[in-house]
Amino acid sequence: MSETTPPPAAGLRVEHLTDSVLGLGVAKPRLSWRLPPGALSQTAYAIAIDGRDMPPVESSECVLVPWPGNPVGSRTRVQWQVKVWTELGESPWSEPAWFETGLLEPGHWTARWIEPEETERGSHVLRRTFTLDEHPDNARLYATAHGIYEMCLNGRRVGDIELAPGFTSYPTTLHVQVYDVSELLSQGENEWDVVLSDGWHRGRFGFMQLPDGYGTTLGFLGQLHAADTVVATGPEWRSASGPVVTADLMAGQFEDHRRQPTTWHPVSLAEGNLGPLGYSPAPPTRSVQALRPVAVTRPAPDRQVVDLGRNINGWIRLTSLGPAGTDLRLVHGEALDATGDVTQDHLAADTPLGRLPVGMTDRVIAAGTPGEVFEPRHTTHGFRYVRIEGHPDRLTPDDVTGVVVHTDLRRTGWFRCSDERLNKLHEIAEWSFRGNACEIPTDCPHRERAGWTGDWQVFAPAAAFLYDVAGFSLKWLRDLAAEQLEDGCVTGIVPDPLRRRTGGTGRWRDTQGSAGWGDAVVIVPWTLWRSYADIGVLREMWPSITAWIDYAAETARTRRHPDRAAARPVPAPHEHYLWDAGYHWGEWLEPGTAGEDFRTADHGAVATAYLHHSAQLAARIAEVLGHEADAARFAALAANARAAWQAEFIGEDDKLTPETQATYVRALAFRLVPDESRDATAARLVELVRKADTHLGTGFLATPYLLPVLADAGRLDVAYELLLQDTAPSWLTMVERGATTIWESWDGIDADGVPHASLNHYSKGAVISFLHEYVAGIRALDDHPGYRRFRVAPHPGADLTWAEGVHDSPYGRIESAWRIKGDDFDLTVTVPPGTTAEVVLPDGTTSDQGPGTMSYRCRSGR
Ligand code: RAM
Repeated sequence: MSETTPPPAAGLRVEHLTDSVLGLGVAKPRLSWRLPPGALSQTAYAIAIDGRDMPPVESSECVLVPWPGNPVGSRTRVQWQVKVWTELGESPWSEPAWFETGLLEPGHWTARWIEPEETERGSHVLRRTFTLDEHPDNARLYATAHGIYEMCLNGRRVGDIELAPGFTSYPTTLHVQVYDVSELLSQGENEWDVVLSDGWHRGRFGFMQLPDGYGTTLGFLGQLHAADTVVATGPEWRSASGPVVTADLMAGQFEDHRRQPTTWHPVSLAEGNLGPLGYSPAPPTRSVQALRPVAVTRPAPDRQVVDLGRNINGWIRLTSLGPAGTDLRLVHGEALDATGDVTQDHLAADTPLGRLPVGMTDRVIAAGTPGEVFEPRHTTHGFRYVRIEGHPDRLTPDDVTGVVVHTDLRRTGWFRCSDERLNKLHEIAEWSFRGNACEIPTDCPHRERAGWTGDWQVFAPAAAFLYDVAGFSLKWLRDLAAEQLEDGCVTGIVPDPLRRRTGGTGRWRDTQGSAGWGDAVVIVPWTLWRSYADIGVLREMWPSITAWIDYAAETARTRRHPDRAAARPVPAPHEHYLWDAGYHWGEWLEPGTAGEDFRTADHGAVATAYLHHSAQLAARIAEVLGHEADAARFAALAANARAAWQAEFIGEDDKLTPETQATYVRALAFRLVPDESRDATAARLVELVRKADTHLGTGFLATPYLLPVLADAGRLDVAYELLLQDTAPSWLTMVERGATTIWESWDGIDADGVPHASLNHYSKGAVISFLHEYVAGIRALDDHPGYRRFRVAPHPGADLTWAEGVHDSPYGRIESAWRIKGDDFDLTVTVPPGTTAEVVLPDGTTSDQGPGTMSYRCRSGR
C-alpha cells in the first residue's frame, strides 16, 4: 500500500440514473461508482447511508452493487457515500449523492382521479386554490395523467419535464413524476393549474393515426405535500377551456391566446385504478437544446419558411405573433419542394384508410399581449423546416427558436477521424437517434412515431455507445413484455395502443411476430448486458425471451410457407426447424425491391437465421443466469435451426438462397455456414458487392453487419470502399445530398432532389458501430459485460490518417486515438480503473493493458 491517500470514488449512480434523483421507484436500488483514477482493482467497499457506515463488503464490484441497507420507505430522501479499498490504499469517503423515493405504496395516495367536463373534445385547464398557513421548506408534488399534463403553481411552471407522464403501455405501467415545488408555494392562498391534452392516451397514433388507443377520457391525478399539509386532486377541482384548444402528438397544437378560462365546471371523479402507478427507470423527456434558425425565406407572399439547419424532434418557440387576432398556421416538414416551400408529400402514408394527411401543423391566434410566446408543449414534430402562414411581418431568426425535445439521456460516446464526410455521417446518425429518442425508441418522429421493435434491435448497439440508454431501454422492454401475446409472439411496435383499438385480433393479429423484429426481446437485453453489465435486465426479461423463442420454434415446427408446401408436398425432416410461416417483413427495404410483395414472399432464410441467432443468444443468457437445462435446450435448438438453414439455403455449389448480399452477410454474422465455407462465403459476398459496382445491397436487418463481416473475413479494403462509396446507394450519398439525419430508404432524396419516405429513420445509421468498433477499434467483449475487459483494435484503412473514439463505460472513460505519420502508426489507449484491455495493433501485435494511458507504435504499412 502506498503512503498517500488515494482520491475518493466518484461518478455515483443509482440504478441507471445519475445523482440527485427525485422519484425513484425502487426500495432497494443498486449502486454504482467509479474507482479512483489508476486503481487496478477494488478489494472491498463500504457504503454510508445518511452518515451511518454499513460494514465493509469484500468485493471487486463497483457497478450495480446490491443495496446494503434496509428497504427505503416511501417519500424518503437518502444520502449515500462510498469508500473503496484498492491497491492504492483506503480511499476517503466520496462526495455524497442522494436520491428520493416516490410515493411507493398505493395506500399513500389520497388523491383521486379527476376528469374535466367535456362539452367539446379538446384540451382543458384544471384548477384549484388552497391556503397554506406558512411557506413550506420542503414541498413535493406527485403527478400523473391520462393524457399529457403541464402544471403551474401560482402562475409559474412546475419543473422542466416535457410530455409528462411520458409514454408507456398504460394499462400495465403509468409513471408518476415528482417535483420539488418548495420555491413555487407561498403562505396564504395558492393556485394550482393543470393543462391537460390528449397525448398518447387518446391522441392519434401510428401508421393509421387512430385515436383513443388507451381510452376516450382525459384524467389527472396529483398530490402535493407541503410540510404536513396534503393537497390532492378531488371534488374541489374545476375545469374550463383554456388557450390550448386542441393538441395532438401527430396532428399538432392549436392555441387561441384570446381564450382564457372563464366558465368553470365541476370535475368528475373517476374510479381510477392505482395499480399500474410507478416510477420510470429512465431519465425524463426535456427540452435539451435550442437551435437558432439558419434562414428565414419567403417562397410566396404569405409564406415564410424557417430553416433550422437540421432535422430534429421537438417544436419551435415563436416570439413574434403579430397583433391581436393574427391567425398563424405553422406547417412542419423535413424537406423543401422545387419552389423552396415546405413539402410533406413524402411523409403521407398510404393506408387501408386511404392517404392520410401528415399533420404536424400548429395554429395560433394572437392575443396581442406584450411578451406573448407560442411554444406548443403538447405536441412534437419531426422537422427541419416550418412554413409560417399568415404573419403580417417579416420574420427573422431572432423570432424563432428550434427546441430539441427528447429523453434527457447522458452522452457517453464520441468519434472523429480525418475524413470529414465520415464525421458528418456519424453526426447525422447521432441526430437521427436523438430525433427518435423521445420517451421510446421510435422508427421516425412523424409518420408513425412508433416503437418498432426491429428498428431498436438494429440500432441499440450504436446508441449504447453514444448515450446511456440502459434505463431508456429497460423502460421500453418492460412494455415489450407487457404487450407480448399469450403464445409468446412479440408485437411489431411497443407500446401498441392500436392493439386495444383493434381488439388484438384479425388483421392486427396477423401482422405480428416478424423475425428480426420480435427478436428484439433477445437482442436488446443482450446488448444491455454487454454494455452495462445489468444482469437484472436479463433476469427480468428471461420469461419473455424464452416465450418468444418457443413461439418461433413452434411456428417453425407446425407451419409451412405455401410455396414450399406446393413445391415439396411431404416436408423434409429439417423443416421441423425451418421458420418460414407467419408474418415477416423480411430483410426489408433492400435497394431496388420497391413494389415487391413482401407479404407473400418466402422469408424462411431470414426467419430461420434469426431462430438460430436468438436461440444461440438465449443459450448464452441462460448460462449467465445459471439455467443449465435451458442453456442446453436452446443450444440444441440453435444447432438444429442452423442445420435446417444449411439444408435448405446452401446449394450444391455452396451458393446461398436467396443470392443477395443480405443472405451472405447473415450467413457470416450469425455463423450459419460451416467454418470451412466462411472464406468462400465471404469471397462470394465480395463478388456480389463488385457486381453491384461496389455498392451495398442490404436493407434493414443486414446493414449493421455488412462492414464488420467483410473486415473480419480479411476484406477490410472492401469494407472501406463501401463505407466511402459516394454514389447511390450508399451512406455518403446521404451526406453528399445534404441529409442531416439518416434516411429510411437508400434513395431518401433522389438524384433529382425529390424526397421519398421518411428522412429520419436511424436503422441504416447503425453503420456507425463500425466507426466505433473497427475504425476507432473500441469493442465490448461478450464474456466481460460492461467493458470490464474490452478490446482496442483499430482497423485503419482507405486514406484515413487519424481517428479517435471515446466511450464512457460503466467503469469510466475509454479512449482510443491513433495517427499515421509516414511509416509509423501511433496509438494511445486509456483504460479506466478496475478494467483491462486487450490492445491489438494493425500489425497483429497484441498486448494487455491495465488502467491508465499507454502509447503504442507499429509500422503503418503505408
Ligand atoms: C415501417 C416503419 C419501421 C419498420 C416497419 C416494418 O413502416 O417505419 O421502420 O420497422 O415498417
